[in-house]
Amino acid sequence: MAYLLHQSRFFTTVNHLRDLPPTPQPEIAFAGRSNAGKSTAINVLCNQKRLAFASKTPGRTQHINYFSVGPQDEPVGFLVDLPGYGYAEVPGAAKEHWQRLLSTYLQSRSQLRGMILMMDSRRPLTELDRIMIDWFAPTGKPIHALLTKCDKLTRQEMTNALRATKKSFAEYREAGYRGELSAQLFSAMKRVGLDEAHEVIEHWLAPKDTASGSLAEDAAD
Ligand SMILES: Nc1nc2c(ncn2[C@@H]2O[C@H](COP(=O)(O)OP(=O)(O)O)[C@@H](O)[C@H]2O)c(=O)[nH]1
Ligand SMILES: [Mg+2]
Repeated sequence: MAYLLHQSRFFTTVNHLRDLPPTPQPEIAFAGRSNAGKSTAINVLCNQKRLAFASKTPGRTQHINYFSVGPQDEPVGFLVDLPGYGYAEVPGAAKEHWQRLLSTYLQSRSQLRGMILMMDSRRPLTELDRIMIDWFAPTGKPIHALLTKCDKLTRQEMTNALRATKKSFAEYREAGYRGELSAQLFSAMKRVGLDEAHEVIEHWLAPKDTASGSLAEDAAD
């Protein structure tokens, strides 16, 4: 299957809000606790071996990494690999720096279309994951959760993990979360859930049902 994401490459690294690229194309943010399987998932989704491991470079783990998608000279959009959270050992000042970077990016980046939230399927929706959701909530933009490493679960555990996440999302909706909240099982190792994830991401990057797209845009002005 030919996927848009298979045509992607490293674009830039950002460590300060003022350095966010002035590019107008849509962006998809990838968020998750460190070790949730974010880099591995990005690599598998983009069909590349090392694309997202750049963020493992010491000193770069707190940075935002941009990957462009589509033709290099005319990208259709960007994948934005956010710093993994949950390191116990991050000192206070650095923590404050990334908290501000992350929360401001999530709340004020107009190019951002949605967030892919990566959570280990054995422990979804930890306190820090919920902080990310709370930061994003005011935007009304969608979140799609990937319950990663599901190859480590039994069938029954997979069903339970997905059900529990969807139940929590229903509670967020009841509490007033306006954006779409969806979830799926995912395993980079066993290649579970790739089609589903691709569909969500590509739809966010390049919505297909826009036969009257220009009209709709005019109307929205
Ligand atoms: N069993 C299993 N392990 C995985 C999977 N994806 C990632 N891992 C492992 O989880 C660890 C963290 O992965 P990584 O992608 O670096 O996580 P990140 O810190 O969120 O970027 C590594 O040891 C990976 O090999 C998966 O689908 N299944
Ligand atoms: Mg990583």
